[in-house]
Amino acid sequence: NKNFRALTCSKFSKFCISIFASLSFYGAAQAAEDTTPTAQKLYDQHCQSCHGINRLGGMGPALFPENLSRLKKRRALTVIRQGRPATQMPAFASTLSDNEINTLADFIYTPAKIKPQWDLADVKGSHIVNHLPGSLGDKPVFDADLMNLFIVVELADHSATLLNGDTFEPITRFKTRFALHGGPKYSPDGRYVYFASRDGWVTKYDIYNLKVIAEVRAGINTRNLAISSDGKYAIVGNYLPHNIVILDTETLEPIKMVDAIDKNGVSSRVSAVYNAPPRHSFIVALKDVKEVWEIPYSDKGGVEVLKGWAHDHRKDVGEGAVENWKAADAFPIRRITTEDYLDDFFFDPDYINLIGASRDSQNGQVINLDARKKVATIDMEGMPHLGSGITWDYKGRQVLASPNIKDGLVSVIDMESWEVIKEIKTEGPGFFMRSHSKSPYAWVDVFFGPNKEKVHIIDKSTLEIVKTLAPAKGKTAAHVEFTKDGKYVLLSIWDEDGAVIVYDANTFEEIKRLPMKKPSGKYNVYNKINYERGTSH
Ligand code: DHE
Repeated sequence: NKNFRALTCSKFSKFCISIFASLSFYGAAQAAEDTTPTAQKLYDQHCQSCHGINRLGGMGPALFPENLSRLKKRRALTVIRQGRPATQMPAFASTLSDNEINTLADFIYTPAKIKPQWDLADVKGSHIVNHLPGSLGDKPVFDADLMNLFIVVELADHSATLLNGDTFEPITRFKTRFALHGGPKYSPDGRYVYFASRDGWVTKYDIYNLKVIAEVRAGINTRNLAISSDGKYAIVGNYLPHNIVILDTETLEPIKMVDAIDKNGVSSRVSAVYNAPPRHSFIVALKDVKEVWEIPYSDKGGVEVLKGWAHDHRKDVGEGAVENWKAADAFPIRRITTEDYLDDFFFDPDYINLIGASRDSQNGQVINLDARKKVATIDMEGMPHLGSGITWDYKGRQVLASPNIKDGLVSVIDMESWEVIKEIKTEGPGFFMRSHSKSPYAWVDVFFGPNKEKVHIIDKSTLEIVKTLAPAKGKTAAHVEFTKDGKYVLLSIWDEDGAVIVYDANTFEEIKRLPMKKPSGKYNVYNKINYERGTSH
């Protein structure tokens, strides 16, 4: 009984809250199963370690018919047989018989007897506050340039390292929740960092005091989170349930849960959420419907946002717009209909245009967020990873460069004509790309295939590869980040017995190698909070 759980827990400790939340969740998960023993056994043996107990999601997504609406069963069979590019999904053709693969496909398209649920009361019930606002000191307990710190996420043992970006010495290493995914996000002043795990936990960590402040489980299978530019709100996007959750950043208390349902009533997974600083709004990418949402979180939202909102709600525009907004429900949704599904996103630096691509299309769509319509199509080869795109100025114009997760190329796109001006050939498909406004170079990894140990360095003024590094034989080298001043680059050796390697960003000379356990992303405070053009936002 949820009420009982919430009441009881509020009388006991935060430990109790956490245990009760997990128990009730586990109970729901158990009840959710409904299958033949063979299918269950096959699932437990081959799928559970990634897709979670009872199909609820883990490193891999949750597997219920409601979450597979865009995947035809025939295609699912191929994915099980051959794996899925740009994900951790391996091929099972040599391990499982056709019969077993068919059984598994039937299994994931079988609805759960009891729908897995995680409603606002569950979110509230999971809420843990370790330190109340104002109870910890306002000065850092260590000595370092606070703007040049890095958080490095280490996937192998679910930890993170706080790294001094001047000395390249770790300040502390702490346990995170299981399987973080996506970039952690900083508060606007860089003091707090917020993490999201694939199984729904959001954690607020105080960098000054090196302590976890609060945690909450915002979903069952979560995508990522974003923080508003005023630092007041966090938004979390979920695959399961199909919703977004808005949190008060002070204690991570949930404020609002919104079901992801399009204007025709069709429910969708949320593929990602973003902050659009100049617009004072969140952008919500929906996976299974052809819609994108904009949610203004402040009455300072751009005039066009307010006009759009006012139009949707048939209110007066003009003078009354701000008042209308204030009078409305907080976090109103402004819907933008798209021509195609959008799986991968990029925004121009002014956050006027959204550049999106569907996984199955050859084309990118440029959607003007003010006009709320498509303004251009980009003809792109392969499967560009727009989410890792970066921009810089090239011969007097702004270009967007994106790695490609299917082909060995980097697409360079003119952001005025939206034409691909160059395809730079690489030694295999890449995942992450980075630069810095003070660096003449952009770095891109070769994440997939036999050359996964390689990283290319591209001269931004000639669009040519000037150097290729292979720092650890046979081990994936991936994801770089620059220091605040753009003088050094940190690269991950993506391996259990891995490392973060520090390079001089101009001579490409190795400066230091720090042993780490499968370090994935690393995030510089200054670059992130200033929305550096060469970094992820
Ligand atoms: Fe990611 C960021 C989606 C697989 C590591 N990844 C993101 C973001 C999205 C996304 C939407 C931006 C969110 C943000 O930072 O707030 N990723 C997807 C997928 O759809 C995909 C292909 C399939 C899936 O499993 O969800 C996928 N991603 C992976 C991986 O397999 C990676 C390599 C290992 C892992 O951790 O699961 C991976 N993704 C990352 C990292 C970032 C990321 C390290 C942050 C990059 C950054 O520099 O900000």
